Amino acid sequence: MNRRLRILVFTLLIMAGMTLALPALAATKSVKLTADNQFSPGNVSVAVGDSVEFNWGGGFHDVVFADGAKSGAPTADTGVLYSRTFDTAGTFKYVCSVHEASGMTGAITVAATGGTTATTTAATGDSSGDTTETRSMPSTGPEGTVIPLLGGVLVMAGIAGLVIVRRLES
Ligand SMILES: [Cu+2]
Repeated sequence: MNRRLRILVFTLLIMAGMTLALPALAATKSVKLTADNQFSPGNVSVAVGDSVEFNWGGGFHDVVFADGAKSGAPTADTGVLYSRTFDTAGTFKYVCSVHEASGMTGAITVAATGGTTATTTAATGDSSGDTTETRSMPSTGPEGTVIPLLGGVLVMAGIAGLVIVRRLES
């Protein structure tokens, strides 16, 4: 392999690795606590491992989850004063204890990771008419961590390769 080809190969390794690893990175979504006593948006969907940050935009609020997690005493301070990382799938409801009665409530829906739920639709062509069969494949665990890990290894290998090419050159 000549030097150009090596650089190309290692660069491709890095890019392939990043493609595998990036989707696994945790995301953060933001919910605003508005001056007119709303959570905006009220319903947020995230994946396991993601975080939601609560941004006080005005008013006097707190965040109290049904499962007990909470921001602390209500405050009129502004900015991101509370954030929560979701490690399990499910629906997490929360309220502002000050304005719950007037509808300041919200919910975070946390979806399991480790593969999206695939729905396979197969139409069978028998004479008795069209039968449509829908099957849901449950999300599986292993590739949820193995693939990003593999991606990380590819990135490292690519970087190491580029460094070695440089060293050999000088
Ligand atoms: Cu409030």
